[in-house]
Amino acid sequence: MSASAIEQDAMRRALELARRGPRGLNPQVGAVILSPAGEIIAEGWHRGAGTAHAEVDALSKLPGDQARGATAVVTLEPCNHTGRTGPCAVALIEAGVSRVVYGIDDRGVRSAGGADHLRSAGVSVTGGVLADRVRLLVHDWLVVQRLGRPHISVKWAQSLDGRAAAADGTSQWITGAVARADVHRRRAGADAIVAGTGTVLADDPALTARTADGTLYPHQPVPVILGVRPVPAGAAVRRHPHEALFFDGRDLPALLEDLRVRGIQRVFIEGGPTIASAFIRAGLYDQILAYIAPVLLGGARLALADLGVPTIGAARRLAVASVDTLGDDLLIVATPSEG
Ligand code: AOF
Ligand code: ZN
Repeated sequence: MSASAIEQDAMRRALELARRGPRGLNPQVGAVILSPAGEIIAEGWHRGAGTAHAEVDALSKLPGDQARGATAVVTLEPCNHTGRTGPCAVALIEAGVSRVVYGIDDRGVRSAGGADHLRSAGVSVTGGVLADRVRLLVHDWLVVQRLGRPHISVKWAQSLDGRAAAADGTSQWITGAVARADVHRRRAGADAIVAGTGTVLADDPALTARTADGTLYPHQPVPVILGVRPVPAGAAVRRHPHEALFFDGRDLPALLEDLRVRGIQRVFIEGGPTIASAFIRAGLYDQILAYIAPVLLGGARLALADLGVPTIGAARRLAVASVDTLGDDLLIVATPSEG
């Protein structure tokens, strides 16, 4: 059975409701309950990990047997697990809902299987409704589900000859204003920005995302500082709108798991050659952003440290996703190539 026009409208409404919830560890999910006559009798949405799921939030507005024979329209397949809350499939069955329409499958190891559970209880189920729109809404959550860790972009700025600083360590600025504005726009799209204590001590970066006139973007990435050297109380990063997180940076998978559990979905590594190389060596990157300026610096301050490539056959090959001109500079976006 496919979804009716009324059910599709309800899904559009459920998408609106889903957007009220926060991005984070859990997906944004919205739910609408339709009476047998097709009228909206309850709405709900998920407010983040540890709170009621969207279906349960909507059902809570229909005590007794008010949901009997109703249709639940949910952006995500109702879950089948007892996590921080009980399984939504069971809540829907117990409320007497006779039909469930949902957007995308929940492929979570523990939570999957809700649709089958509902069908085996005699509930009519239709999935895949407005799936593209739902997927777009929870795109980053789906990426984290697939990777099992946040998405990682590694960024650096370099001279044409691959250097990240002059002989005395100065590096401001290698690239021009247009390229730097692009970096800030991308920082604003990330949930965390990672830098090493070496970079923090040498450059004293604010690690905020700012427009050209210095205004902060509404969404600021959390600064994550790696390394063992102490960061002074007067450092610019101490005035960041988010309190910085500090890690010794030795165990990158543990670091990423900690960030994932905090609901961080996109990590922007802007940490200098040592940090960038550590992530690349460990294969922990999904995207490289190399900003290349038409300047020559010579000397030894390379944009990347040792990657453990002993011979050309062991080179890390990348696929170029895009090449753009930003003012006088180039931006090459590359991804690890398969195989
Ligand atoms: C639903 N409805 O509104 C949401 C679902 O342990 P919990 O309770 O935080 O469950 C989190 C998982 O449940 C999450 O990873 C995802 O698979 C699913 N989210 N499911 O039926 C909802 N937010
Ligand atoms: Zn649920």
